[in-house]
Amino acid sequence: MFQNLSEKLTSIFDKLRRSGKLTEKDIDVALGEVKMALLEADVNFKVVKQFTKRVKDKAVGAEIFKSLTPTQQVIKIVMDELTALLGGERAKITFSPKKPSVFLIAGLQGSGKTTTCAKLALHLRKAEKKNPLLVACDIYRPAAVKQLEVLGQQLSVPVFSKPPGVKPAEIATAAIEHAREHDYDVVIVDTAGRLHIDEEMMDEVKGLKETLSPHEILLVVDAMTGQDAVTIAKSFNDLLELTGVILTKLDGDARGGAALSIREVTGKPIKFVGIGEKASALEPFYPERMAQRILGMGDVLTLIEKAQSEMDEAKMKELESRIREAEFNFNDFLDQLNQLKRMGPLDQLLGMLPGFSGIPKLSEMSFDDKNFKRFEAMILSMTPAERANPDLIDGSRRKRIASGSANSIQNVNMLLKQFAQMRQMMKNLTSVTKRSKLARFFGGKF
Ligand SMILES: Nc1nc2c(ncn2[C@@H]2O[C@H](COP(=O)(O)OP(=O)(O)O)[C@@H](O)[C@H]2O)c(=O)[nH]1
Ligand SMILES: [Mg+2]
Repeated sequence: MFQNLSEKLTSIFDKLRRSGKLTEKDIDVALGEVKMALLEADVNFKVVKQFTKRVKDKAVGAEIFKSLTPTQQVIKIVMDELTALLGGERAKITFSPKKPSVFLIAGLQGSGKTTTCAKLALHLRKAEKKNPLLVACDIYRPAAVKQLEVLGQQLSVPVFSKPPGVKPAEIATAAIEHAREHDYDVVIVDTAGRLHIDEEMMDEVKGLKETLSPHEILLVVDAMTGQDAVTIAKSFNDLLELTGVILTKLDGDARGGAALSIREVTGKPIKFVGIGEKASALEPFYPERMAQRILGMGDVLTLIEKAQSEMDEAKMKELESRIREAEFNFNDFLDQLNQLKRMGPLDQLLGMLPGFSGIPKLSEMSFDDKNFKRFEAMILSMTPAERANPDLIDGSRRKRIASGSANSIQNVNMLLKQFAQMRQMMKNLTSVTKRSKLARFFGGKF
């Protein structure tokens, strides 16, 4: 996500860094480039104009940061303004004092509503310790109810539905009654969407809003539709007074225009982002972390949270002591690959690390299943001594490993290269600023 913008901004600031002492003209030139980069990222034109003006005004009057270098000042200002643009503080979902809280999920067809309802249910159960009930109110496509039921089944979250012919408002009212009787905390109402905004659909969600008085009214929009997403959000917000936005398919959005414009244009916060098709691919939205990620500073906190929820604690402790002893070897590498495979696409994870988002060739480091099996075979063809001490592996050993695992020498070389990169990643982890958090995560010293 945001790769293009991130690469551009990183290179603009690199250039600035090299010029040492900054004049107002240097800043103007750099801001001109930032403006272009944002426009190319499909950020709303007005938003770009206001953004660069705010940065310029602050940069000119920025005497206060005397202790930092001038370029760091500019980056800090851009970072702060980017954070503000994305909404400033994190906007959490909230619950009504009386059970159940009703969440109405609206949006166009294909935006990801149904998937997001399921993801949200899983999130509520895991992170908020709530007991959610899903409600199928998309009655127009026969497959829609089934889709929600299948997702609910996979997550063991109950789905409330009614036979064909019952109106959405009636279904939802009955669901809330059912939730009250069975002590559910949250009712998540999945609604019907159309391909475009039309009056009938808008009337239906508006009717649902009036009947249900939902505590959260969340709009699901597809980030990949760029400025259309912003226009859609504005229309829905005018009609429904949203409490928040969930931006989906951010994993496929290299530009980021919607994410960067929606808050400013609608005044409503992004509460979650969808970053994949799996039920676990929903992240709470943190403006500051996202700004850091865009500026190539990585998102270590999100990575840690992800790791904490997915990684095997005992394994992590063991790894921690090995890193401390600088002994990271192929046995650890194999373990790491296994762990990382569980956490999600590796390039996405690496993108969260400082120093990694600027590496354009990251996609070449493909740890897909096929590669993974190949790696595994090669590592298993190594002798225990080679696994424990990778520096032993010279040319003739490479040849032996290749033939032992039915691989080419090139593949063995690739494995060794990726191992070296992984070792570098471990080093990077030790040098990030959020040291205390990381240290705690790795169980103490580094
Ligand atoms: N890559 C990716 N795909 C998503 C995401 N959210 C939803 N999808 C996919 O988008 C498609 C439409 O989703 P669906 O929930 O049926 O949309 P609805 O018509 O609004 O209910 C499905 O194939 C989903 O798997 C996301 O965050 N990332
Ligand atoms: Mg749907």
